[in-house]
Amino acid sequence: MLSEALVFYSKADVAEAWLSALGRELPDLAMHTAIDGPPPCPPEDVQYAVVWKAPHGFFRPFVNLKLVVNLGAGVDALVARDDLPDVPITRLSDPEMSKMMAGFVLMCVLRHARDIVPFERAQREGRWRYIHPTTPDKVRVGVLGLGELGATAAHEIARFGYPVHGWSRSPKSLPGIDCRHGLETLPQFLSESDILVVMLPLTGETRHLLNAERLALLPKGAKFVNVARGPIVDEPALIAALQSGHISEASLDVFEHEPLSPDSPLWAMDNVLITPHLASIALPKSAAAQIAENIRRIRSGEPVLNRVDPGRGY
Ligand code: NDP
Ligand code: OXD
Repeated sequence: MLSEALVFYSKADVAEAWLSALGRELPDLAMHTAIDGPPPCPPEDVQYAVVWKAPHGFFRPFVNLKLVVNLGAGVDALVARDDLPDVPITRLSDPEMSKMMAGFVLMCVLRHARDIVPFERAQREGRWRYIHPTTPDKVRVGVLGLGELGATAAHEIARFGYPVHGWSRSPKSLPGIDCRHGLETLPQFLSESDILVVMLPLTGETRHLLNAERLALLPKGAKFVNVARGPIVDEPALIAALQSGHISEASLDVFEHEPLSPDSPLWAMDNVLITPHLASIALPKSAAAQIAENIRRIRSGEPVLNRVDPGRGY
């Protein structure tokens, strides 16, 4: 009889933490890592793969695979593969991950809204520089993407008194958020964003969505936050907008190519905060339960939760 095994692959996460969290949920399931080579079990036993950026061809030996779990929220790297197995793919959907992201986004928004960047500059220069604070009601924040992470962040920003408008593909109704949708509403949306926060998935439709022409629609001196994916923005156009002052400050957690090249002009800009793609992370303690729930669903023939649509790209 076929045994049942789970295989884990991620170079960005701590395998032991995931395997022990998953083991507590599913004590009867054999679990192996495949980070340093094939798992120590017959490949046909592998029915579940929990992966982040697994190498090309990774899935091929697992002929009885029934579920691929993307060990993160963004599935762009996974759905772009040409060796994707024809089985359900799920993403992480974890309120703790959303909370961690919302905290990071709020930190960026407050840093821009409360003039912390010029204060940091003045401190470096040993200068006492008073800038009269702008009250939150005067700073319009636009959040592109109202999904699990985007909607949580939008609510958190609104909770601090900032007028928040959000943008999605389909119509949405979120309390306290001015929701807009569709490409035709984007120009006005951008023109009303004193701080723009990018929280879209990277798909065929969103790649380089924020090009020079659209960045020029932001109000002069706007602040820019990207915690989603670098290629949603035309990076040279963003750099040009920062150099001209049209965009006055940016917080960038993601880049067109990661790690960011040592040659990038972004490093030398004191109005740009660079963080190495860690606004939020996959958390084994809270996310293991939903992975286990989907494995139980596969076992009992029920549809999985948080299934990704590879055609739509998210
Ligand atoms: P979701 O998939 O839950 O939501 C995506 C949102 O974007 C939805 O509101 C969707 O609209 C909207 N959207 C998608 N395509 C378009 C489009 N063409 N035009 C307008 N709106 C669009 O994503 P999450 O909120 O969970 O996460 C967002 C992204 O954050 C992830 O895809 C990932 O890339 C990134 N991320 C970054 C991390 C980091 O550490 N920097 C950590 C985790 C995630 P609709 O609601 O109509 O479907
Ligand atoms: C994710 C990420 O998509 O960490 O989960 O970027």
